[in-house]
Amino acid sequence: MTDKEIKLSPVEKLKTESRFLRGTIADELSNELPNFDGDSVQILKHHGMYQQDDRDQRMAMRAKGIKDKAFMMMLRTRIPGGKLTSEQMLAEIALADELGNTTLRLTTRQAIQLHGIYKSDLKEVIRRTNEVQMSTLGACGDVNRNVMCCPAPFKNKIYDDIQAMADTVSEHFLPRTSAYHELWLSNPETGEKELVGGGIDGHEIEPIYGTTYLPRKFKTAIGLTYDNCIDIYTNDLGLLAIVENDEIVGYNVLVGGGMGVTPAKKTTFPALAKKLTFATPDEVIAISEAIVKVQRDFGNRADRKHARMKYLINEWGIDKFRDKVSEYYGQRLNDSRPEDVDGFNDHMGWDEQGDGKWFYGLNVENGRVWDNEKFKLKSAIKEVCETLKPEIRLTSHQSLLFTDIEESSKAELTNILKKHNVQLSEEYSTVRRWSMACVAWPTCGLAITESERALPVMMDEFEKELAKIGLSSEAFTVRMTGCPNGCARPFNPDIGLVGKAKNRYTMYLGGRLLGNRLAFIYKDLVPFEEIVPEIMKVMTLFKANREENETFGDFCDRIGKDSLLAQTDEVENAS
Ligand code: SRM
Ligand code: SF4
Repeated sequence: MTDKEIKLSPVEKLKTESRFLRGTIADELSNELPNFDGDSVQILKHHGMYQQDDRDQRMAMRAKGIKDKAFMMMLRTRIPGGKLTSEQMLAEIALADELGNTTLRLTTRQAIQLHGIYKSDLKEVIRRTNEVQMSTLGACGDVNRNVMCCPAPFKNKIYDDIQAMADTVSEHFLPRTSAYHELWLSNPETGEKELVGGGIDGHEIEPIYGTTYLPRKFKTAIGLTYDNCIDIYTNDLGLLAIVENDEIVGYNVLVGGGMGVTPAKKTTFPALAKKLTFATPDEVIAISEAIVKVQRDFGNRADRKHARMKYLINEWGIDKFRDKVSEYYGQRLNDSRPEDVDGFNDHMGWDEQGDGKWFYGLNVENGRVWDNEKFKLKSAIKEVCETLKPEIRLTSHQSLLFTDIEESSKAELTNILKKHNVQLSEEYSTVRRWSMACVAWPTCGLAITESERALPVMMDEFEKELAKIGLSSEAFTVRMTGCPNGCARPFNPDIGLVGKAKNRYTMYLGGRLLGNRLAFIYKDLVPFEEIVPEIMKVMTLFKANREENETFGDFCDRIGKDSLLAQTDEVENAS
């Protein structure tokens, strides 16, 4: 079918007519309204921002009969591999304090979000972000998003190489349009543009993306077989480094991972990436570009719920997809190597870097950096950045690493955290440390249930129940999301909890820490209050019947849904 015969989704038209991501943003920035028009909202995503409204306030306003919304913007800074300096972290904290909602959100893809920015402050926030050599361009939208990479600061060639590869891939797939600089960074008086955060001045073509960019968001991650901390299988494109004799000999290229589901649309599904080929380091960029271009040219542009690359691969099968990529690449693709992921490290606590210095992984519960009546996490991070000036790495588990700490400064870092009542990673229970929740209420417009605010409450109860049956030190992952879009990747951990209806969650079991197996739906529409009791029934079975060294996810996968349901019913009836 030609484009004319396919009814393109409205967003396609908007992108095409946006003149490389300009649209009507400039005009709307100069009006007095607190919000952008709906069409601009789609284009703005490519500049790294979402229009939102405070849903707590929305409810309060509706109760008072006020129809308006409390509009505000969320801004996401793209941070390849999660690497940033203390100066950059301090700049983000200052922006949150002065122009945001005073908190920062570390994301599940090693980026930082500011919430609660007024439209009128956007230019200042973006200018100040770029002043510290960071950018929001391409953090969202139908382009390659923030490139993930194992953030561990081990000083050896393997880690240097993968982190350099993350930078190269990120740079290669950045949008080239100068719209970003024109809109946000130009000085209206002199017309000068500050070219800092990506994009090329005066460049009016997008050699990779073309005028319509990609059919949908595209996500890339780079990881190691022995440490899948970036959850490589959930990405559109995964580059799994294969190490021989302390050298990266190349990458298994994985394609077509993605989590989002629309339950009402039965043809949507979460998918783990499949092996496509093996690429030597020199071949990675050209093969990745061929993959992106195949998705650009053949991905579904009619239905955005079917537009991720996983659906193209599902429709074609991996062999046809491989043939097409090879055609675009211009050469036959190598067979993949047999290696797979076989380890996972969340990098929390103290570890030696290999150059005499140390790093400390600080667990940040659900990625929220804030000060409250119990602890002053934001103040602590600020003080560490001001005094010790470490480099910082964000993890894909919404946490952070302070790196390059001298042996003699270790106690000082710990003391700063303690002074501000910040819980050390070592003091977290295993279950809480291995859990994560998406943002959801009150900022996410798509949230059906609570998530970030609900998981800690659930954890309080879960910790107590696990202790009662002696499973406190059991390592397994729990991930919660406020809807089935899957932003905290809930479809491949040991336990996934997905908001489905008001206060009710779909419960998934049987995934695993390694991230290379999908979980199955165990029960649907479980009320929040019943989640822990439901999980504990299965935990009790697990404790009684597990095989040696079997993990919770492996146990659930082995026993299977029907048998688990039958056996938990028996436990319930007997009690
Ligand atoms: Fe996400 C949409 C937050 C990682 C799948 N995601 C959203 C939006 C922007 C809601 C919206 O469209 O209006 C959320 C903003 C909430 C807020 O108030 O901040 C949002 N997603 C997040 C973050 C902040 C969650 C977090 O707790 O950290 C993560 C930001 C990552 C980043 O730095 O780039 C985030 N989102 C993910 C992931 C996990 C990942 O990529 O590793 C996924 C699943 C993987 C995937 O893409 O398949 C994910 N988000 C989605 C989807 C479903 C996409 C799909 O293919 O169906 C949506 C909805 C959409 O795109 O239409 C979505
Ligand atoms: Fe929002 Fe749903 Fe993503 Fe949670 S999973 S942040 S509720 S879109």
